[in-house]
Amino acid sequence: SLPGTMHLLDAALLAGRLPRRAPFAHKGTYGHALLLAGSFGKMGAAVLAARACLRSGVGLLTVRTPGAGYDILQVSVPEAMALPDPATDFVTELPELKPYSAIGIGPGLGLEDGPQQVLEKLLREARVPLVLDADALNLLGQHQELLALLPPDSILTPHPKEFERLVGPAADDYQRLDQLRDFCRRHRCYVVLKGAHTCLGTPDGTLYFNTTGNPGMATGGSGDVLTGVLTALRAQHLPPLDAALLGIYAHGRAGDLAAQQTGEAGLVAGDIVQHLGPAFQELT
Ligand code: NPW
Ligand code: AMP
Ligand code: MG
Repeated sequence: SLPGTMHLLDAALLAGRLPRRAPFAHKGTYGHALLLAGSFGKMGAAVLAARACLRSGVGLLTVRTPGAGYDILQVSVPEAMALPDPATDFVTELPELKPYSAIGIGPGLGLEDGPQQVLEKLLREARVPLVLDADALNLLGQHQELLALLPPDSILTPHPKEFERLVGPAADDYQRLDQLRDFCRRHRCYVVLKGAHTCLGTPDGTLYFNTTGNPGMATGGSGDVLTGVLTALRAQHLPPLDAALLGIYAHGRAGDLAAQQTGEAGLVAGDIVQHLGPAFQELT
């Protein structure tokens, strides 16, 4: 692969990137996010992404849930609006997309035909920024022809296994970074390769290595929180590079603030959500 620039993603790199809240702002100022997430038994992923989205400054949030997830979502996240799908266990129909300024898809979604059709329709019809995670990425891995439909400037957030499902195995970490650069260039997208040293790849081949986060975040739902954060930042009209850099850093920083209170072993994903506010505050 062609060589590319590398940067450390630290607080200095983020100076001035997070806009201040305008004094005369109203909820319409900060966008309306749509999350397509959850399935029977995995509504926690949708709840965590939704709570994280709301803690990352979005004006309005709607969540498309499977029918069985409607009560769960409404009770767990009263600040979010819920749009229940006609199907009970999975999301099977894409709602009208007009109201939304960014869309996140994947946490807990499942790999059945319903979610697959929703993903394909979304890729064809969306005219706003997309964030793809978890089962949305696993579906792209299973149906590689869908990769051609990825809108430019989409943000993808695979962990190493999800990335492998997308691009195949790597001999070592260096080859994986080459795969990351190549994938981002080919698909004109931003890929957050998650892990202990999360690395962001961008369409011009630049790589950014994150400096926040801790092993306490190796716990179910941590990634679902990041999806909510990134969807919120894109819904607020931040450019994809700023949204990705701010979101990755703040998510890790929130995990670090949480671990100061809970310790690493005691940390759960909801603790990351609880500390997003202070993490963003540090960046203003
Ligand atoms: P191994 O074998 O353990 O070493 P999957 P998932 C590997 C939802 N969730 N470095 C790991 O490796 C998600 O949103 C719902 C290296 C294993 O093989 C998805 O929709 C929750 N390897 C769905 O569940 C909370 C790594 O990846 C494989 C790695 C499935 O998502 C949990 C596991 O990945 C969850 O978020 C790393 N850093 N990280 C809920 N409460 O509703 C992972 N691996 O098979 O894609 O399963 O990530 O759990
Ligand atoms: P997921 O596997 O989708 O739940 O995503 C896990 C999230 O937790 C990603 O944002 C990772 O960067 C983060 N994470 C997991 N393990 C570690 C670790 N050892 N150090 C720092 N961050 C981690
Ligand atoms: Mg995940």
